[in-house]
Amino acid sequence: MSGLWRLGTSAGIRLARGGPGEGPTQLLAPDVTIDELLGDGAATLADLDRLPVSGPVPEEHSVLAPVASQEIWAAGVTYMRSRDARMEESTNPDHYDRVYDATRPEVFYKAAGWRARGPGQTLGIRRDSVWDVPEPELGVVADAGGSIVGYVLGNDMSSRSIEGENPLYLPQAKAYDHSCGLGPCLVPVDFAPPREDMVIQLLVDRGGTQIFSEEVSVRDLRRTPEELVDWLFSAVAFPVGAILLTGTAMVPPGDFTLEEEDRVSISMPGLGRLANPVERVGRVIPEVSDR
Ligand code: DO4
Ligand code: MG
Repeated sequence: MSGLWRLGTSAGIRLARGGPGEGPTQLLAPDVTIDELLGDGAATLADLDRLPVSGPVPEEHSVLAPVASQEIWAAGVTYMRSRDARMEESTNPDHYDRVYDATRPEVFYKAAGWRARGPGQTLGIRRDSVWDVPEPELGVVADAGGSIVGYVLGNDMSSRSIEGENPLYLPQAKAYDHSCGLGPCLVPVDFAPPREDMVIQLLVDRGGTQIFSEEVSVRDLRRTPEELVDWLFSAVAFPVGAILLTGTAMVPPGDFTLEEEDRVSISMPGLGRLANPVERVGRVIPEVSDR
């Protein structure tokens, strides 16, 4: 099983190949880019094992989010568990109930590729939010033609207090500094486990103690990833492909909120592990009456 890794090296950003569980081992030729593999290049992600190699991965390197110019989008309320949680937290539960069964899914813009955070990089919780959760999600990698060519783990970090206050605040609950985790590598469809066997695990550690763990199966996804990608591509062109997070089935109990310095780890056999520390980001704007 091979994955496509994006690395920071002393010679700049380079792509590498290696198993999702073992890490990057072979540096790819410098002219191989994610944009070409997902766009109109001669090679595609499916050719990963045949791409030219320039040598071993240098010992000194950092692992970056495996994304270049791609936009990252996300689908929501795609699992019954997520629908129920949104209905519990929201002042307007009806929206979530209806979108779960509607023909048109909820699809929203999450982040530009350059904003995504890779393994080990901090993920953010907003200073003006009081209820924050990780959302471990299966990410699908779509090429420019809208075909699913790979998978990646994603973390759709979210503020439940901001979204719960008013569904129109969704973009602020979802898109802020360091709100999108992605990694550790892109796994071509042929090298990934069959979708019906995919199980995502979440672990949250606070000060060395595991405070939350859960496993969910991708089988419970209410729509197929192909259907979600079709909707995403229905009126938007993606010349270098796109990444779509397919929604969360994992909702910690209502009294759970992330805190600074928690460690969030998302994993799936065959896709690897995405582990990140949590930090506070942004600033609090005073209420109008306090200004
Ligand atoms: O409507 C809110 C988005 C929910 C979401 O991100 C999810 O279900 O994963
Ligand atoms: Mg989500």
